[in-house]
Amino acid sequence: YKNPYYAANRSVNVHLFEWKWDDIADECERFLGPRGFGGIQISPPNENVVLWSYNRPWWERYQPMSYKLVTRSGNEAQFANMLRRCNAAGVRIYVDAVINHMTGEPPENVGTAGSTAVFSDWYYPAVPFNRQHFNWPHCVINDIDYSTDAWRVRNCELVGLKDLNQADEHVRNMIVNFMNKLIDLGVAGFRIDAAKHMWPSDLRVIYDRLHNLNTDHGFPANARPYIYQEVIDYGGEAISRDEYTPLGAVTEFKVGLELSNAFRGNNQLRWLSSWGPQWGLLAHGDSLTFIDNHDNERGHGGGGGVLTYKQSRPYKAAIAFLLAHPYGEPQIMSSFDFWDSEVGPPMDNNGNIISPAINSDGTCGNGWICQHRWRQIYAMVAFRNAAGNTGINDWWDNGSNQIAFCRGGNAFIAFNNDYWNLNQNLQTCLPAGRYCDVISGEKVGNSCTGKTVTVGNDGRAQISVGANDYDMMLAIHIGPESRL
Ligand code: LAG
Ligand code: CA
Repeated sequence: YKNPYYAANRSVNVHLFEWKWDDIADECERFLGPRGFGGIQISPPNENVVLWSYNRPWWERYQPMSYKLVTRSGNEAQFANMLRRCNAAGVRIYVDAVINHMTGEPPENVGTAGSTAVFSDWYYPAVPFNRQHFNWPHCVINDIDYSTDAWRVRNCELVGLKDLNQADEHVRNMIVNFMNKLIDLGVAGFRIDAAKHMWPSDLRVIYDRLHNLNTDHGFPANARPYIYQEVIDYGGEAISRDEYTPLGAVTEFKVGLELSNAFRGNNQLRWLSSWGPQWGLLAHGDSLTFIDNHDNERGHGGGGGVLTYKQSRPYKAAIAFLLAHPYGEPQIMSSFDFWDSEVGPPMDNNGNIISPAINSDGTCGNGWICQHRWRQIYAMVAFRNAAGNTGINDWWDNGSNQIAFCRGGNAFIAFNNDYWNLNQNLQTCLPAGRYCDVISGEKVGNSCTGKTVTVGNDGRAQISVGANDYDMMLAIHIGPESRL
């Protein structure tokens, strides 16, 4: 369950938060496929409660009404079409699976597929679930439970969301049928929402009943779905991320915290020479890494304090380090613009999501941020693909906030987060020749729109990153995007 089964020479998962299936299919063909992205995390595809009373917040999608594949992102036919087109473009799809709970008791009770529920009876006829399928007696998680009481965190309600009992055979069957339907349609795996709130022993039963990935969609025979479990663990809680690593990969929230801290200038970059498990992070093969996610970019999920698109210069640098370093399986966030933490995606008066517009410079409009289309970010996806499975070598630092390292003989990156210029003759490990820095510009024909780096026969080059440069890094690699 720890292999994302990316197509060859691809890496990096992007969360296309609240995107519509038709738009994702287009994006796979026109951008993500050609640019070497490995996969996409999509918003929950199953029916959720419609909350006009909150003006259709993004979080209505974390309140399931049924497992019908009808949401604001599209219907089942559109979902299936997206899977065909994205897999054909070499881009995998990972589903955000909300299986811990159903809805809370909101003021409205109609779902995106028209299903209704009787909250007071725990009755969801479109699944069907009724009271016997939920944990009982009813209780609600208190903040203190996280540090003292694992049982309550798993058996009581998370923010009042009706808590399914995954030990119940019918509940297991409904969840497994839902997930297997998605696998058969071509998905490559799942983000397990709220994994901390479910018993590992129940999750194991569910995972072990999942189908192998669909070979008609280009997966090898006997491939198990990639599973990354959302467990928020900064240490000191009754429930540990280590209870979930025997089952599958786990979201490593410490990555975003530590890298945000460092690239904000609150910790010297030179310490990153030991980045990885020495920082108290999960083992490489267990770790799904990211700077921000849809919760903590807006202060939900107990989160906050991480860099987001709103602090673009250090954010781009933190993501560049995340993608340049071999540690972990990285995911990036692709957001819509928000001015308060509850507002949903761009929509019309009928609640339909408005598609992102694509501007002439390749960025997005209509309220979509599309970090994955920022040059400094997609350039680092190509960097990671060029680096392949090389390790880190030729680490250099100035004893402060200027660092540089090579990925084997394939790629080189330097960062400057000091208040003075970086101007050094450094070992780049690359074959002699001329390279475009893919951060300050790009290669167009036989020249660079940004900095050009000339590597000598000894692999060394003069590297300059000014303290006031637009970005704090410089990156070159052997791929066609960089090599002249
Ligand atoms: C998650 N991971 O464990 C998701 O990443 C996170 O986005 C989900 O919360 C949560 N778990 C449940 O799937 C989000 C919002 C909550 C929201 C919840 C359900 O962060 O704020 O709760 O989705 O929509 C909302 C209200 C609560 C209310 C609750 C039940 O904000 O005040 O009690 O609904 O009606
Ligand atoms: Ca639970």
